[in-house]
Amino acid sequence: MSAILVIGMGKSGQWAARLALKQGYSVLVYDDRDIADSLAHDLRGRVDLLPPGTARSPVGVEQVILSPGVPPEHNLLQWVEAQGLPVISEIEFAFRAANGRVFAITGSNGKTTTTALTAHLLRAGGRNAVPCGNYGRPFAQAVLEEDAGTDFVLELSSFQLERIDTFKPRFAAVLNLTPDHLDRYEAVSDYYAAKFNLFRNMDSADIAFVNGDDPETARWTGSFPEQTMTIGEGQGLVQIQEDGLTLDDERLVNLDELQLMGRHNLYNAAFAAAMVAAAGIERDAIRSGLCSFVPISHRLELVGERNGVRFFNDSKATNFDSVIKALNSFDAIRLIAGGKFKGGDFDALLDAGRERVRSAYLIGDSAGLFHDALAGSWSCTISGTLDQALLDAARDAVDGDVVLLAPGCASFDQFANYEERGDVFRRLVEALP
Ligand code: UMA
Ligand code: ADP
Repeated sequence: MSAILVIGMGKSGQWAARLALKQGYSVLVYDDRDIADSLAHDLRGRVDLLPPGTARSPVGVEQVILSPGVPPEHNLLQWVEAQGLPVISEIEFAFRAANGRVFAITGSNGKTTTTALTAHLLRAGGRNAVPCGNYGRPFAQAVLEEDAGTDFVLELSSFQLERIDTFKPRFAAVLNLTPDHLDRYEAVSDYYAAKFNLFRNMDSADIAFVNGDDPETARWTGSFPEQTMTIGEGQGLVQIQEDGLTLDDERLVNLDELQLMGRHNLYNAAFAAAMVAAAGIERDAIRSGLCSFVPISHRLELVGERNGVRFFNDSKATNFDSVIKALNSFDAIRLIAGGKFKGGDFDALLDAGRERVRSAYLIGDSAGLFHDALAGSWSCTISGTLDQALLDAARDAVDGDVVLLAPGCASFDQFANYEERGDVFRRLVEALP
């Protein structure tokens, strides 16, 4: 039987290896870390480990599966490509074995929320549907574990879309485009082009959804497939109105019936509703699913209320666009921001926060940088740590204010990840007198 080489043995690589074994391939695996002792038990003795630093793949490998976090300039990858070996993503590999409809969702912000909501709405309509992909559960795992006929709702990062070949979703959405991941891409257009790879193989039987109000998306019409629907204010199958959504010109849901906060979430809800409506889910099921959906943690999540002050955890707001969307969601804000800076336009932040941000509390490596950029317009305090920032913000907040953790930065300077940062914030709020 022919051999497959898997590069990167994180979640995606391990599940790709399991799927390849199930299909009868002989499997070689490579990781830059020494994984001899940490390899999962069920893979031991069944896969061949190439030692860290291996720069050439052994003879006999016919196909390479690449984990999304492995960058294009990786030595071993460069070598296999120079040999002309086909390199595919774990998404492509899993797709070839998937027995069910694929709903694929990408974009710069809102992917996880929209993926969870789409799966929720499909289930509300009686379908067996699972969220997977960049969402956290590899597509290969879902393909191995779920029954035939499952709807796979796939969150896709640009990294995962770089190496697709025959991948062809039945329904696909590009939610929005704002700069991100500029540590991986030379130009922002390379990042956007990777996103639009999503539509590459779609034919007239498939339906694409794009954001009709997003100026960047409008520049990519050349990549849209034949059946492309727009989602936007007053446009499309599901339309965004001032205070809710309509489906086929009839009111579907009011914003205040949703547990999701903020206007940006109306876009996420509209994309999810439009995809499942196109997939045959009835209006009543969509409506009740929209109302029963509970926001996922760390995304504008209400974590407490004290003396009329509400506390929101938006630890997943790691880029400026998501912070701006959070600022647009409230009127009187005590903002906690800062961390490991990834870039961002401070003028746009100041603009969104005008009249809304009453004071800002700055934390982490970039506290000084934020202070220099913002203190001319906003009342700013360098709090340093999240604990201190919460104490400072809670002290200053008055009835009706919102204390908002929306860092606009990665968390790695002070926390293991954004989840830990959000969990610490929630616990600190719960411990407030
Ligand atoms: N590795 C190397 N060499 C490298 C880079 C990585 O050997 O140059 C090895 C690491 O030692 C490690 C493994 O590769 O053992 C990690 O692989 P990976 O980084 O591809 O991560 P996985 O564990 O497979 O998780 C991936 C996604 N991670 C990334 O894209 C970085 C997860 O998204 C996703 O949930 C998972 O597949 C299942 O599909 C996470 C993410 O951060 C949440 N995504 C980015 C984002 O959302 O911004 C794109
Ligand atoms: P992703 O998976 O694309 O990172 P999430 O649903 O995890 O998206 O949300 C990430 C951050 O972006 C959170 O701060 C969230 O409040 C914010 N957000 C959610 N939807 C949108 C949207 N449509 N536009 C901009 N920001 C959004």
